[in-house]
Amino acid sequence: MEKKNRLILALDVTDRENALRIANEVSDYVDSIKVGYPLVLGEGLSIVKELVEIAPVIADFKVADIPNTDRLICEHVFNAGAAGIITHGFTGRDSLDSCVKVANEFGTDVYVVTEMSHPGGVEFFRPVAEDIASMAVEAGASGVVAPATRPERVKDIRKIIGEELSIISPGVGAQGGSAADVIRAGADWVIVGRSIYNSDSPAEAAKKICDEMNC
Ligand code: FNU
Repeated sequence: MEKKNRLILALDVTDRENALRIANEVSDYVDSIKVGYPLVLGEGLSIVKELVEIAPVIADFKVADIPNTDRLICEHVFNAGAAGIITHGFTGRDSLDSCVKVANEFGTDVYVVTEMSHPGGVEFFRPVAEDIASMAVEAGASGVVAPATRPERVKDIRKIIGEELSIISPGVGAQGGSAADVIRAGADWVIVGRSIYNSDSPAEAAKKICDEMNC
């Protein structure tokens, strides 16, 4: 992903019209658009084909299955035009290898969740986040997902993954995290949803976050 604005839009609206309107409004300020279950279950995977005309798409399906099923999911997502996919890591190395293999065939990116950003994200992830980050490096993933709500954890994870892998970081705004703080802690991109798509002016909200990150 080309690093220009350091901002990824989390497009969790559930209908096509709003999705395309908001994506067009903020396209100057985002490097990528992240879609997940809310929008794809609402509108089908074909929405990805439309959004890639506006910006590169990352599919946040938190893939977490056996290697064969993971492969099938990744193939669908990349055939639809997504430039990247978010996977879980707790399913183990063979499952992650399967996603990375498909991504390498398509020339796309795999981002592995380390520790989630919500309060419950520490309950089970905390003890394994570092191990998952190490596995992401060994498996040849493009990057990891780490919490903007806990910049100190982003720092910890950056130490483990080094400079080659990217950190994409959700939890800014609605979940309480600060874009400037998490970029300073070592994140490459912030992922922002509600603070942008629920705003009266999504473009202004996105611009404000970009301005904050000129730190
Ligand atoms: P917003 N997301 C997250 N935390 O929030 N993929 C994680 O640890 C993670 C994610 C996603 O709060 C979440 O599903 F791994 O409205 C949502 O799409 O700004 C987005 O990041 C955050 O949305």
